[in-house]
Amino acid sequence: MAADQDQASSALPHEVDALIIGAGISGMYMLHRLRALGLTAKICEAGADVGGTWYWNRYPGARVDIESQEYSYSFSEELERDWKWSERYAAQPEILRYLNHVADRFDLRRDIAFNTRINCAHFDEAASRWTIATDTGEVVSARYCIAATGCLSVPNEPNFPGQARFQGPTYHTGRWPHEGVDFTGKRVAVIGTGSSAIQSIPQIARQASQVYVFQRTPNYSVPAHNGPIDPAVEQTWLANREENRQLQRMSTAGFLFSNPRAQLATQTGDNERRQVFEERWAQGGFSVQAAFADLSIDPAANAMAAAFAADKIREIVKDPDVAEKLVPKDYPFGTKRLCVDTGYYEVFNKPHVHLIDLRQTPLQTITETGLETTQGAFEVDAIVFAIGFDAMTGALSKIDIRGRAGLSLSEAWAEGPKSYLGLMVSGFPNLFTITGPGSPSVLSNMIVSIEQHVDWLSDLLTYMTAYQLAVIEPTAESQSAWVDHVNEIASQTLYPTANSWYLGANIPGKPRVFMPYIGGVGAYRQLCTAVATNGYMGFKLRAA
Ligand code: NA7
Repeated sequence: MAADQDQASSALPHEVDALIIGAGISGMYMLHRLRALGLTAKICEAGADVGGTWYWNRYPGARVDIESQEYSYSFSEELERDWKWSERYAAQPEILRYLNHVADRFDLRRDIAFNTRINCAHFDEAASRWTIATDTGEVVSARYCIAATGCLSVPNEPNFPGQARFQGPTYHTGRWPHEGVDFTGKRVAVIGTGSSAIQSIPQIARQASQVYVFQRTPNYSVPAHNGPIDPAVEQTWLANREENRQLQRMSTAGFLFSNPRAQLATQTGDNERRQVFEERWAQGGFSVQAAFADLSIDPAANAMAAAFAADKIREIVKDPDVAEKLVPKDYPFGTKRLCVDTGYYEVFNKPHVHLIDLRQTPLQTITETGLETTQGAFEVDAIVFAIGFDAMTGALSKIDIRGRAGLSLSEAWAEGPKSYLGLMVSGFPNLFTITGPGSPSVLSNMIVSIEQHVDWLSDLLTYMTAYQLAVIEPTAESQSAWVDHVNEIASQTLYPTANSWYLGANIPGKPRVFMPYIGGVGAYRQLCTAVATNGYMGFKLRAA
């Protein structure tokens, strides 16, 4: 009996070299690399399968807004040549199929414990190891603890007055039911107008009899111009694969069109500037943000992009009052994450789609049958909360992580996250944060940044093995200098002026700190490489 019970819980050994938290894109690749180094590694994953963000975010219309071939692993040429994307911007089910294919192809599942959440991770100074406990009652000792927990993995929990009274079903876009939801003939409220709402509202409107969109802050969105992937584009990509991958790695945001053109909007004539914006708008996706070099730093240049986008909204949306409500007014273009849509503004031309501006008519309460604002009552059958995530620090703050002398990560980050390179935190030896705060992460093509971190970390662990080192930790000085650098670069841009989730502004009480590194993916990579080639400058390394 006892033996059977042991077997039932034998997914996790008592000791591993590395324990990885999360089986999303980063955890999966990390496991693959660690195995190649000959290290023992296990992943603990709270979900029932691989995929991370793409496992949880199944709301209608969910899709990537980087072109599919650019949003894929680059580490295996065979993988890249074998996998065929069907659309320019792959939808969530296709991305999840791809990640399942990767898991099978590289035989990853045998080292993943699913339905297993990490509750706490404590550093044992005497042993120089992490003691990590799961919600399944298992305890693992690991030399390295690698948080591959994702930047947008903890939903912002709805906390609206009266919400418990509502009699119908409610859904959060970040935790969509796996079996899908049929809204046919239903009256649906959507709260929020971020990327998830902007992607899902046109899809929900195809089924629902009435859609009520409750908007607190309008967002800028550019058209995706999605469609079947052009075989010529795919062939050209593959023919220049190595060069393209290198360009991505050294680019501003990890995709080819992310490098801003050298030209300044403020020094370009009206006609030419309009033409450049039109070309980028026609191209679709984020490329409009890189139309000119000064858009994210000069308020005058930014106002030109904002005016162009506002004109587009007014052109598309027929009711001038609705159009005006959809035009952002109080933050610079692109400083809240730009959205990429398929038919978002157009959907407001449909008679059954209604926009409610919560700034003009605030939400008072949710009732048994709907929502009440100062404008009146809206009777609905279902409510969709598209209210986002506790971004970048949410997943780590949910785990009881304690470093040297029992220092808790939540305490260490009480005034906002502090790290060296977004990879490690002073006082927390051998704890690594893949795409952690202080790294380009959410300001980049996540896969490019994930691969860079995993590759860098793999090189580090190879170095540590070669020199028989067992413990690494950033110095307090290097961390403090990095935090200053991250803040200084951010302050040279317009980004910190917006109330965005980049700053934690969407979560009440969260310290207002610009969390991602805005210096660019290529520049950041060079910095990380220089740190490594200079003997891991800024880190303390020692034997066990
Ligand atoms: P976002 O971008 O954080 O959007 C959440 C939306 O929900 C946004 O419009 C918020 O308005 C709104 N919101 C949040 N809380 C409330 C309350 N209490 N009342 C009314 N409205 C609220 O999350 P998404 O899931 O759309 O996108 C996250 C990222 O996922 C996206 O950027 C991509 O990277 C993929 P606010 O702007 O805060 O006024």
